[in-house]
Amino acid sequence: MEDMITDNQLKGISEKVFSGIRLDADDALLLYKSNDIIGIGHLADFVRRKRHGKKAFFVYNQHLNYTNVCINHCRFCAYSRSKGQPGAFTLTIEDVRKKLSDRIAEPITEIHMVGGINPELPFEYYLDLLKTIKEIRADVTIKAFTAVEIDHLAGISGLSLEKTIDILKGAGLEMIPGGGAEVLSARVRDKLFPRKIGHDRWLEVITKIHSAGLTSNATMLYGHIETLEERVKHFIRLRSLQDKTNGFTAFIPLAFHSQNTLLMDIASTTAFEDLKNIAIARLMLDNFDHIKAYWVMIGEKLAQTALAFGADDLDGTIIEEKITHMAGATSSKGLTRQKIRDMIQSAGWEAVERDSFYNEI
Ligand code: V47
Ligand code: SF4
Repeated sequence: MEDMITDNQLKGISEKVFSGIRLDADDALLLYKSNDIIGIGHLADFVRRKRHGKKAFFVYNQHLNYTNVCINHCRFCAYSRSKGQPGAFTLTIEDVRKKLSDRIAEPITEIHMVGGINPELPFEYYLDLLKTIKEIRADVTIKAFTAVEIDHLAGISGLSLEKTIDILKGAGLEMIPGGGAEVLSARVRDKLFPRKIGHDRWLEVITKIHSAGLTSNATMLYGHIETLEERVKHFIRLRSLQDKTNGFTAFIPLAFHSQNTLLMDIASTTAFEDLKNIAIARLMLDNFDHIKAYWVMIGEKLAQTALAFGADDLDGTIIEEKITHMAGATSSKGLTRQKIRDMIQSAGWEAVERDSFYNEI
């Protein structure tokens, strides 16, 4: 099997991978600096098959963005607007009710709901969002509010972080998405998202989420100004937290899209870089069960290919994706269940529809 690896520098790493020994930061850098994409993919595929065999997962989900009004002004964001600016929106509870009711006939099992940091919305609004979803679709799992929103909610509830999470949980929150991590680095934060919580607070919020018995995902926004060392540090920080809590379900690399952002001059990531990044995530995050190839970001064709480079999940049907499409994504806005199944099966994998907790449906 080791014949697949042509870069001699990777021999030590491949021995570690085949014997189940954890890779360190230097290994990750060597992988990033290597152009042996087939070799790296082969190692990631070995780990992926050990965990999941031929299964490739997807979920029937609906995205809901409740507001794009945001005071954080992250430089990489094309989605947010200032209050009153053309294109700014905030959904009323009635709007949310309608968006859910319009699709009530579909077998949706997960609602993915995130929004900007809009200081005009009171804490009760967020509780109403959760309660409305549960009222209309009692059986759905609500995966909502990134660590950034949870931090803001603790600020406006006037309660501790623990108590705020408890109340959200009581209103129906079961899991939180992986966003807001960006790159867990003080340098990148200073340059790109200085108003948003930093890595210490992101990790603290996630720790509290996990200790409250909720699960979360983790993301990494890559392909802008971050260095390879910063990507590696990001992995190490996530892996260390996962060692402590075991509360992360999936890791989702997010390829930066620069259109309509303040970083318009940054070129898109290449397929080569996207695949390598997914494979290295699989190899470094040895305590994460699932690595998602998020088709919205990297396109349907590459997401399908990524299943052979360490990814085991394509996320879901989605419908109405806004955040990446406002930044120039050319992927579809949503996919049918049949289309996702075909993508998986035609690449030789077994398509498994799952719920948010990876129970098979
Ligand atoms: O945190 C913002 C990213 C994230 C851009 O947990 C951008 O299952 C690319 O968290 N180009 C939100 N990315 C999305 C997110 C997510 C998505 C899918 C699944 C899950 C999950 C979570 O979107 C933000 C930010 O990192 N983002 N702007 C952009 N221009
Ligand atoms: Fe606001 Fe999120 Fe956009 Fe940053 S990425 S400006 S926090 S909506």
